Amino acid sequence: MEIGIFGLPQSGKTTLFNLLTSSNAETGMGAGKKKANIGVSRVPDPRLDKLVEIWSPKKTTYATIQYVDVAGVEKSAGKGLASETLTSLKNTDALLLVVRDFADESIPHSEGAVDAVRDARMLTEELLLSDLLIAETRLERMTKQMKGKSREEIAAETSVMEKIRDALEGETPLREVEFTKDELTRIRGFQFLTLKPVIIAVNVSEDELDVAEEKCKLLSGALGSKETAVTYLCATIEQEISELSEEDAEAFMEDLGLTDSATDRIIRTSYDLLGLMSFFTHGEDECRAWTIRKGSKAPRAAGVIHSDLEHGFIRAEVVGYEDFVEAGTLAACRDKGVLRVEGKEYLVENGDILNIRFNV
Ligand SMILES: Nc1nc2c(ncn2[C@@H]2O[C@H](COP(=O)(O)OP(=O)(O)OP(=O)(O)O)[C@@H](O)[C@H]2O)c(=O)[nH]1
Ligand SMILES: [Mg+2]
Repeated sequence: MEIGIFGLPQSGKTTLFNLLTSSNAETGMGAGKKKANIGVSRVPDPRLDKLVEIWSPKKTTYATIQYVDVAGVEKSAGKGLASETLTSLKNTDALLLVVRDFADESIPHSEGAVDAVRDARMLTEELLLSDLLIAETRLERMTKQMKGKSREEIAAETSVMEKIRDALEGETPLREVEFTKDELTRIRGFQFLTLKPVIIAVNVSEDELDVAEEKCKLLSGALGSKETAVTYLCATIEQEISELSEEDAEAFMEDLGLTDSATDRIIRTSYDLLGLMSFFTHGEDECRAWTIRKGSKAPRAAGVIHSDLEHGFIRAEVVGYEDFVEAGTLAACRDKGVLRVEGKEYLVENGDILNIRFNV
């Protein structure tokens, strides 16, 4: 899973990237103009911690999310996003929009002054425009680029591209448009950005943390878009917290009235928004969390571990996380009848512990 970090210059993108991925990329003026930063964050999961406590395995592997942090986006005056930005964001599953809401005179704002709603709208417009340019170019060159394709093929693609163009001209992001399965297959290769779910992270001032939730609600109301989650952080405070010992961090957070870490919250929000969940594999060798989409069947989960396990899937031995922790051992699970054998149609549940039986 990959998430692209997107926002105006000097909004705190790289600061947040560093926090999410425990990296040390350069921040401040001009730093973002260099290469995009790529890093991986561990998805914190107390359930996996508990399994590790039970098994003391040789290896522990958390689920991960990859983040790519691109250069700040400036108003393009209708020209669209820079091609490096487009390339970096192409393979992402979601976008994390960082919107600056901290006042700091020493850090210039590309639009002159702080206004989170205006910035969020502007970023959204740049995304809409970027997609519109792609659709228009495709429509213009349709006949040339589709050489050798049947007339029906060309007609079908023209129709979906026109549908896309009309939606975007009406400022509707593509994630809010209903597409048929066939249409979705046709447009997959274009990597339209407004098809991706969006998380907005409002980067608030240190002295406004107490009103941050209200600010989020305001912004959410002003934008009112499906598949958009709004959350907040104060990047400088989070950075300070990350440099403290666990004990000091807890005390500091309590002082500030913070109940959870912003990076954990952003990771959790991404997970929920993308409709993802975790299942586990466990044992003395390794305890591991894996990521799948909600509503996946057992063979799909097996395929996340290895494609051989999906192709050769026979059955899965399943125990729910709570049941396992309560019973304490697999033998006890068997005795209590909570270790089940499930087949190909089984819908994996969040927190299931799986053992896949397969043959190659
Ligand atoms: N006061 C304050 N300063 C912040 C906050 N977040 C980031 N900054 C500062 O803002 C400056 C820019 O932060 P970056 O993380 O480099 O911003 P960016 O969005 O990556 O910038 P570009 O890559 O140039 O687009 C740095 O000096 C940060 O220390 C915040 O919450 N409060
Ligand atoms: Mg940066």
